[in-house]
Amino acid sequence: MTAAAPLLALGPTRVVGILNVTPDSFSDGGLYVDVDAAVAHGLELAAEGAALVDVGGESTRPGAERVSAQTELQRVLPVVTRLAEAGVAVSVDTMRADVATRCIEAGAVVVNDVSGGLADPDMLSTVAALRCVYVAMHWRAHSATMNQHATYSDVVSEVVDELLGRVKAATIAGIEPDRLVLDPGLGFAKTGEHGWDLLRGVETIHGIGLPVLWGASRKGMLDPVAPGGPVARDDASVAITTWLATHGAWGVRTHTVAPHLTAVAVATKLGQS
Ligand code: PMM
Repeated sequence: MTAAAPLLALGPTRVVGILNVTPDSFSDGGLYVDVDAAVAHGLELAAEGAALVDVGGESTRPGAERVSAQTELQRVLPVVTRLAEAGVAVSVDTMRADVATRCIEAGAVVVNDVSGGLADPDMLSTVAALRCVYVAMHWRAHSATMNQHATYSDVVSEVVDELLGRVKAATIAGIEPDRLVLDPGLGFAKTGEHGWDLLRGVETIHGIGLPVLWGASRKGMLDPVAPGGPVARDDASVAITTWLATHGAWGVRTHTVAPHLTAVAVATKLGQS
């Protein structure tokens, strides 16, 4: 057994609560830039039953420009530190090895890298040395240009192949496979229809055999079924959690927690014979 074992053990789908400490995220930008407000919301997410609280300091909405490492660190480190001190299991949503290191040293237990190690050449070896759990998301380019890369002849098989490439790179860098979680990256270099194709392809993606995290919450792909902006997409987000939990997802990354736990409970009931 490794330290990662409890977090990655078999069990019901985990709900990972989103805490964006950014002024400009598409769904909750500006709400939690103040450290006290961010910590209070993180504690709320944990109290509702989030298995992890995912703290991010750089918006990845389509078209977003990058922020400096210093700005990112200034946003996330105080929040990660205080949540970890309060006993919350924290993941840090970062593409930067230095930010990952500082946050793990401050008590975070997971590095959630939307670039799957492609944005920072030091990320994979750094995570190998940190010996934490690593979420490698499917990614093709930074947010400013990612929509130009949303071309696939078969999105499910291409995402699977590219994720397997990241597993190979992570393994070569020294990250044990039992510390890896994969994520198909809904909305990242993908149209809404690609997102729905990936959801329909859930069995193929879970067939990779590693834990899979999904981030559909409030994303633009939900607009055709739930028009009215990010918050109006919450019910549709919960419906998707039922689908993913029924298919054995390791986790769902969501803005609300309690309704998603109910969806997971429904899926668990349906799976009992
Ligand atoms: N989506 C966003 C940010 N980080 N991390 C993972 N692993 N998967 C995602 O789908 C993902 C992510 C962007 O959404 P947000 O602005 O609501 O956080």
